[in-house]
Amino acid sequence: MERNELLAKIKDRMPEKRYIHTIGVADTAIALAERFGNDTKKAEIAGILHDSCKFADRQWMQQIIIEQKMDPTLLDYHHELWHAPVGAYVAKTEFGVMDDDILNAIAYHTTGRANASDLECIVYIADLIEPNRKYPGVEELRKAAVELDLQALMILCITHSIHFLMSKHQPVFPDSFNCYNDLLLKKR
Ligand code: DGI
Ligand code: FE
Ligand code: FE
Ligand code: FE
Repeated sequence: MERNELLAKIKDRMPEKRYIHTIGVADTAIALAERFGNDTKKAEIAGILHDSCKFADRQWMQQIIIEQKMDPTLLDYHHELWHAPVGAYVAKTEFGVMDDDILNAIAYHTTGRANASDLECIVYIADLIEPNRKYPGVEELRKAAVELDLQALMILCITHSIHFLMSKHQPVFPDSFNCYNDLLLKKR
């Protein structure tokens, strides 16, 4: 499916504000893919589809997680985490995406994970820094996105996310800590 067809289908699944965020993520992911020598088309598709389930029914997502034998510990954590792996499932079943790298970029866009691919990092970062995002520290992350290499940039982004959750005394899903540790242990 091409950009406009995907966008038209995704628009029906979310309010206007989330749709604008989605376009921001897709375009930021393309720019990051260009900068880091990744596949811009895959980045675009993952960006467009990453939040398709942001407004999906909670009980339905719970059912998909169980039926599809996704990580059951997701259900112990905040339901905000569920739209990412279920979004990957929908990308495959409803949008016909077969590429595992795209599917993983969608599945792990909220938490990150150890051994995340470059595309997974690009979508994770794009989600955090797209132009419509507003939170303290976003300008520093945007600046880093044009200065640092992908590994260093991802370290800043995952650290920011973990910091944010911990500052609000929220539980942090282990994939995020595993992502953080993996990046630091591999750092040259
Ligand atoms: O879907 P978006 O709003 O574009 O962004 P997202 O998918 O990265 O994150 C969705 C929400 O999930 C965001 O408010 C932060 C929250 N979140 C991410 N990781 C964790 C988390 N919440 C908890 N409690 N624990 C986590 O590990
Ligand atoms: Fe999301
Ligand atoms: Fe995110
Ligand atoms: Fe998002």
